[in-house]
Amino acid sequence: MYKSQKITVIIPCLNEEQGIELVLRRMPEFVDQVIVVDNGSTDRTSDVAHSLGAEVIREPVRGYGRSYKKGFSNATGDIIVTLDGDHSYPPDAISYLIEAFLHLEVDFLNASRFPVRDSRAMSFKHKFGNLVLSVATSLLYFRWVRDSQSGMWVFRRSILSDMILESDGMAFSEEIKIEALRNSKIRFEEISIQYSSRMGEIKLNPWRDGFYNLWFLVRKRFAPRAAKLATPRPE
Ligand SMILES: Nc1nc2c(ncn2[C@@H]2O[C@H](COP(=O)(O)OP(=O)(O)OP(=O)(O)O)[C@@H](O)[C@H]2O)c(=O)[nH]1
Ligand SMILES: [Mg+2]
Repeated sequence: MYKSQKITVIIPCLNEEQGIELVLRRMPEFVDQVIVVDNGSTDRTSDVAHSLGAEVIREPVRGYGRSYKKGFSNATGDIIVTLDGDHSYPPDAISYLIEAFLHLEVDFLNASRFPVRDSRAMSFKHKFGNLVLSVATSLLYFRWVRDSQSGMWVFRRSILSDMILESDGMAFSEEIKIEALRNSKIRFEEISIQYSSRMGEIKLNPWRDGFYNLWFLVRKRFAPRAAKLATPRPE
């Protein structure tokens, strides 16, 4: 519990046995529920996560978005915090992020990786790709977004019932922010965190995922809103 709010942390993992150990060892005590969504890992990710006290849920179908949707349907906290299992996002920033989230009275707080302070954490190519995607998001959705691709967010679980989350892949990260930005009932803010280099093997395919995410942004902007809500309503 943090100031009488129940906190759930969700971590999607695809072969992150090294990173997940460090992430879980650095998890703050006040976190009530830690969910690791194992997306068909062939290494020891599940065993390591289980031995460090996380709730391990398996999602057999591959995909970053797919993993998150599975995690959300198992979350019971008032506030959900997300981060990667590769130890690139700082678990000890969770208290600072929740404090800011409560202080700013927002419903969705995006943790921006920019400015990148550790030069080893992100290549020039990735920085450029991220900039293009964030500028495109800002222009298409009329709101300045510094890091549309960040994987660390803090939000109220109750807002999920107002979101249409269709992406099962890497575009899920931008989609959840767009759903927050577009909704006048959801207050959105961004705050900077320290980003560091990932542990383990790179899963992202920068050209394929980058171009697909750009296309997804445009398509979502101009597509008619689907009538049905894609995520289960939290009870
Ligand atoms: N790429 C990918 N990641 C997944 C999948 N399922 C779960 N994940 C996890 O989602 C998180 C984000 O993926 P990353 O490969 O770290 O993507 P990224 O952070 O954009 O790229 P890096 O800069 O390489 O860290 C990691 O914890 C992955 O293990 C999947 O199907 N594909
Ligand atoms: Mg990562």
